Amino acid sequence: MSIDDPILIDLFRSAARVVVFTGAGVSAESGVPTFRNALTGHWAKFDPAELATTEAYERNPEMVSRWYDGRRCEIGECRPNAGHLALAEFERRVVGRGGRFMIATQNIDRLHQAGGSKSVIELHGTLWVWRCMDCGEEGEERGPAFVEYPPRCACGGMRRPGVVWFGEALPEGAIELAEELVGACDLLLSLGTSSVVYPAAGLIDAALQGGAQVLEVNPEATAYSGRVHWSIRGKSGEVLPELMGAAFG
Ligand code: BJW
Ligand code: ZN
Repeated sequence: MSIDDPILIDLFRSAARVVVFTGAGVSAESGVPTFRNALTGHWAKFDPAELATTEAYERNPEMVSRWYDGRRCEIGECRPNAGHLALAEFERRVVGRGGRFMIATQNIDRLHQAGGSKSVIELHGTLWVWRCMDCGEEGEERGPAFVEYPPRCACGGMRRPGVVWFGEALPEGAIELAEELVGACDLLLSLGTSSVVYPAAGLIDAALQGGAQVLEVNPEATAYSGRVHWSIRGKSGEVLPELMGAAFG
């Protein structure tokens, strides 16, 4: 699929309502491991059921909190890549011409915001906020590694990462807002996601049903590759700057 398809480039220049749906692949070039890569992904080394559920945390809070704290420290060193920066520039262009732009991300790293994106829905929460499982108090947790595992709240309760585990509801209103925007958008970009986790992946179905043009960027094929309007096999940190260059010079 050609990056310089004039219809696609024209959409970049003219679409009034744009939604961008992102997954771990968008942060891969920043050094954040994806989940499902057979060699380097998290799930190549760990069983999701042992880490990414409330039951796993209750069963083994020390191991699970150490794993999340390790990722917190690792991701704290990562910086936005050229793909994140291209999306922030795209937002400025769309908003500047009076349009509406939203990123609905499954990523918990906040690299979109660090790259300058303003409108971001965090479908799977964030690793930077930890919440008490007893009293519900939340705190921003940047900085050095924790001193105790699991970390504890002043009330004595265990703190947990503010991410969404399997079987848990997404943050209140997040998927509803994303579905509403996707259903009314002209252009959906689906970037760096294996598109297997729901309800998030259902956003691509909603866009297709709503009549949006859909572009997927991924080095690998996904279950949606044959259904979208453009499926570009490549890295988001390379393809997005190229598309932006073709559209805006
Ligand atoms: C590049 C690249 C480069 C590489 N450039 N690309 C059967 C059917 C439907 C649903 C279910 C079902 N059975 C169970 C469910 C529900 C379940 C689910 O979807 N399971 C499926 C796996 C089957 N969903 C849930 O449980 C959700 N909640 C829910 O349904 O609640 C119901 C409810 C309602 C009301 C009350 C109570 C409950 C919650 C899902 C939470 C997902 N959480 C995780 C972990 C977060 C915490 C953590 O970080 O540890 O979120 S799982 C993990 O997967 C993470 C991700 O956000 C998510 C998506 O993964 P993503 O981003 O797509 O990454 P990868 O690794 O899969 O793909 C990376 C892609 O990038 C690849 O394609 C590469 O090729 C590509 N790539 N380099 C561009 N440079
Ligand atoms: Zn507490």
